[in-house]
Amino acid sequence: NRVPIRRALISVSDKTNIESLATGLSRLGVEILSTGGTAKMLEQAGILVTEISEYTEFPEMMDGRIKTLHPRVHGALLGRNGVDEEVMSQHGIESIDLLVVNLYPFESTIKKADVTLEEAIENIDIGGPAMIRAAAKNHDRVTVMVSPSDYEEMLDELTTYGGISHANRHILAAKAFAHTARYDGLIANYLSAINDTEEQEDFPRYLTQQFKHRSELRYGENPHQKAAFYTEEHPVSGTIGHAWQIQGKALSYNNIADADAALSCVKEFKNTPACVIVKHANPCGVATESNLTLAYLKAFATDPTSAFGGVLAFNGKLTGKTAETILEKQFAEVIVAPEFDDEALKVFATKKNLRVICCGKLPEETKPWMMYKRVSGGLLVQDADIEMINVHEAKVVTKRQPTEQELTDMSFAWKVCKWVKSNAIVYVKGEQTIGVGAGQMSRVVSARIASIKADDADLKVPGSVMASDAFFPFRDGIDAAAQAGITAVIQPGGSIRDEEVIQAANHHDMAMIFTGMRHFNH
Ligand code: 93A
Repeated sequence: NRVPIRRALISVSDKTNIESLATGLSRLGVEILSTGGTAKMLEQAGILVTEISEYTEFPEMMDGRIKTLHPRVHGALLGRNGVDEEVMSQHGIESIDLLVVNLYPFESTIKKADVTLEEAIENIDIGGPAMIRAAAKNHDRVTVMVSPSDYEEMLDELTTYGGISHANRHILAAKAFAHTARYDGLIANYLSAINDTEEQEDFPRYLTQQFKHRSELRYGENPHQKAAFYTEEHPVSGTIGHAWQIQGKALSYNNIADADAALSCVKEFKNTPACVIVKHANPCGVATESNLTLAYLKAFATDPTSAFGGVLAFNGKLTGKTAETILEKQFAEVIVAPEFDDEALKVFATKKNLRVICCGKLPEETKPWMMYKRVSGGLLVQDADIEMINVHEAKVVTKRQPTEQELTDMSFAWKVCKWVKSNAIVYVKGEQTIGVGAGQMSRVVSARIASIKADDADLKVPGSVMASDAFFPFRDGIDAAAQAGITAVIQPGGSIRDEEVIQAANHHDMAMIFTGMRHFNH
């Protein structure tokens, strides 16, 4: 089953050993067809070749994009033995028995430091792979070589036996398909990597079905970052997506993020007037009271320094009285509430820059929704943390039961804690944050910061309760809290040292509740 070789097509970018192969073939009487550059080189070496354009009677064109893409070439490679002879002779197609091709150097081109997309694209070989695949498909008759390392063995076989065995044609065909597959893989990888960076300039297409463009933002978290705001098609009342701006400078990216944090936290308080002041995504003061003005004053008192330039959220209709009180006390960036009375709007109107946003009636309960966070090379998806346990039903793990006031404060502290970046420690007394420790790498340091905050604001920690967003790994956190004067603790529990931690609480005559639910927030 050895097939003799009468005609070969040689078209190579990598010209290694091509001269000796062609010389060998010529000596064996093989007629050689060749493309422009290869033909020129072989002719210079004194080898007789026929230019492919002469055979196809069709010129090479488009800077070489079209050289071998012609039925006379592909017919010569694909024509079957004993089947297609007639149609071939009708159309002047002379069968090619050996194909020697290697492709435009795409891989080495894209490895160059200063490669342009245009240059990479010009180095995508089309005609080469088409011929390789045609010849490999028809390896029943055709021999195909894509690598100079195969030339010598093939030439030896041809010289010795006057033809190439079926087994070797088969092996070479498999090699050929592996070669074009890898080549296309390189191209696909290269282009998709480029696409990624280009797509980032637009909004990712996969999300546009769910969110629609609301506004361009001046910039993102920092001035060198481009940004925009997208909202759901029908955002529910009481969300930032639903909110509309009544007055003030345009909302910034950070304004929206902080207003969302403040609103999320204030929504935890349902039946009592509440105020949350947020700075850099963390509550720096939270309080509930009999009315919003008092709630605001208590929230402000937690950390007046941080409240400067803060984002304020309320869970009820804001009146002129509250508005006046805010403006007397501080400079605020954003005020968000479900409703404003006319007096309040009149008061705010005196501060042209102040951003006042109305979010509409707060929902009774939050519907489940998804959170997305881009990571390099990927996307994290999770359910939003909309759970909140009822503290009155949670487990008291200490000998001492909490007092009613402690229980109320623990419930309050737990709601705030959920919206403080981890590790979160929140001290509360009389439904007012006394100290907030946020975003620390160690829980003990968060607790220390909460104490420092209390000190700075002249608020006294003794008699406060403490909430911790995750369990205490050691008793030291409880010991330190007791020393600061904390009387009760609310935390998820679940540490392997829970027993030790409970013992510490008992030792200090503290009351402690395990919620069984953690609220990490990053
Ligand atoms: O631009 S192409 O995709 N169009 C073609 O029709 C074609 N035919 C062969 N590139 C084509 N080739 C490639 O040209 C071969 O795969 C080989 O890498 C190269 C050899 O060109 P030359 O002989 O002119 O140096």
